[in-house]
Amino acid sequence: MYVLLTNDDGFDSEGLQAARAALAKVAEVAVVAPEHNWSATGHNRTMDKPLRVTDVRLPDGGTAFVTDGTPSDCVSLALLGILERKPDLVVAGINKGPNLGDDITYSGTVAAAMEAALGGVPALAVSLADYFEWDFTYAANFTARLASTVHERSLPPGVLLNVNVPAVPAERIGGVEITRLGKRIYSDILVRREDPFGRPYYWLGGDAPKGVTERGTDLWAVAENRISITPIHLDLTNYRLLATLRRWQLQP
Ligand SMILES: [Mn+2]
Repeated sequence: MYVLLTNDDGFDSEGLQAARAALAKVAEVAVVAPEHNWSATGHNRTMDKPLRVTDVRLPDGGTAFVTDGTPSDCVSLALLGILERKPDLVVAGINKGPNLGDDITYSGTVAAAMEAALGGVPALAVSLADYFEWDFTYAANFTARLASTVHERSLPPGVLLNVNVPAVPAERIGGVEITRLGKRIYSDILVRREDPFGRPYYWLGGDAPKGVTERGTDLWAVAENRISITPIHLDLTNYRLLATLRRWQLQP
């Protein structure tokens, strides 16, 4: 198995190092990762500047291609020719922080996996579901196991798996749940301040998001200390509304 590993926290993140070490036991791993943190930048593509790719030695002695592009740029670069052959699987992560429910629309981690799905390569977006606790050991080992299973069983085209691992010791993990996306509750606030020249500036701030922990959702699974795996496709069509909209008298 040949795995492309990327992330949105930057090439030097502990989450990427942990994933690389665990994946290296089951696969050949190539790293193409951004040079700085792109968390919450969504799915985007650099179109207004050239991209640089540098060969970098990682803290653990491995090597990585580091780019000034976005997480999804990293995947595009890899699939379009930076790697000498097409990977069997793309793994994005392990992200420092959860990507649950509506988070996936902001997530650079999930965006990288989306880019892989668009490029016809199965992908995992993996996140450690905590804002303070950063022991990636269990999540990394699980990622390697899941990568092997996905490689063995394969995913339908255009699908990625969004994986959130609770940040608790192994003995407190209550198993795996296959889930649907839940509903995030954001507590966003607009903070208005003034710069030294009296001009206003704004921060989009607020506390960490909460969520509706409805049974069967990713938010529920993680709240129960279970690993959440949500199959994601990129078709955002609301099928239930198609018939209704067709009944609107919109014809000119
Ligand atoms: Mn991140």
